[in-house]
Amino acid sequence: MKCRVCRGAAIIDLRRHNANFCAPHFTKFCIDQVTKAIKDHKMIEPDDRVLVAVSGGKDSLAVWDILTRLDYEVDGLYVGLGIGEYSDTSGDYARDFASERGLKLIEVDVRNEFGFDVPNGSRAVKRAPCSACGMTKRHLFDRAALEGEYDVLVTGHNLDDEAAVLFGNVLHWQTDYLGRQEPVLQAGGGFPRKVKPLIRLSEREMAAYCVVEGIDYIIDECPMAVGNRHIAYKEALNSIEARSPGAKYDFYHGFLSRAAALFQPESVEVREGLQPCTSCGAPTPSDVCAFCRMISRATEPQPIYFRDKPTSADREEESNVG
Ligand code: Q46
Ligand code: ZN
Ligand code: ZN
Repeated sequence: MKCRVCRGAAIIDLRRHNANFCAPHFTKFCIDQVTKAIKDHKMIEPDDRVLVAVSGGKDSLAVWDILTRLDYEVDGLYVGLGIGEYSDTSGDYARDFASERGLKLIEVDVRNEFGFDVPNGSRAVKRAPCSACGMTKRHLFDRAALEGEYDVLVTGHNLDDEAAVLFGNVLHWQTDYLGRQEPVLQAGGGFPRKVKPLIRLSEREMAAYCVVEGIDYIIDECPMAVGNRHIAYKEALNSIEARSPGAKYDFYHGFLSRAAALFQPESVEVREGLQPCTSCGAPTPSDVCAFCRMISRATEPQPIYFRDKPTSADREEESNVG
């Protein structure tokens, strides 16, 4: 197996591109793909102050690394979600990455700052853990980007992530979500500008990039991801990709070039219908945003019940009182 560029020994084969690369040319390939995504979708201007949301996983650390190499001014943001040992370990990877490279990492810990964590918050509002977690992350990422006056918020969603979200949105015809699947969401209405520079790179490519570049990241899956529909969509797309290399790329990028604009009016309408939360000021369709509602439910004192229902002995005792 030879590198397409230098004919040296290749370390990875990319069936979608019908190409093999050695380590240095694979790194160059990844950086070129990010550069092209940024340019094609006008994601980041050279002087922008950039905030990247980091989880300690491969994608967010790789995108932070690549943007720094491309000379952007990039700080990191880590949100501690309180998912037991998983959150402790993922935070360590993010901190180590930042300190080894002298980069600034902003940290928000939901337990310290708001008094809840994702497991009990999701139970309190009866939402699936990933739904409560995703809402929490979006809320805190947006808040940090606006408060820090960053020009753009970057997330590490890769091609596999975006294709799986698209697959789910099409499967259930969630048309307002389809209008928000663009890799650039403009600032406005209480939201920061948000971009996804990894949309041309797959999950496997990002894992390989981290190995080649010596980036340590959390390999364990989040324990709350079990049963998550997103994983099932990824598996379905992986089996199609195995038989038809490039299918995932064509599905997502074909959607962007041919269909995404058709769904935008609906998502613009949804955005225009939002108003500031009466508690925190974040945009919401109701008076109080979902994040503030979750905090108040998860932190309200719980009544103590000794029994579900009064027994006949209790009623007798009550009737004897006085
Ligand atoms: S951290 Fe949160 Fe993920 Fe864990 S609870 Fe689900 S969304 S799986 S990226
Ligand atoms: Zn080479
Ligand atoms: Zn709020």
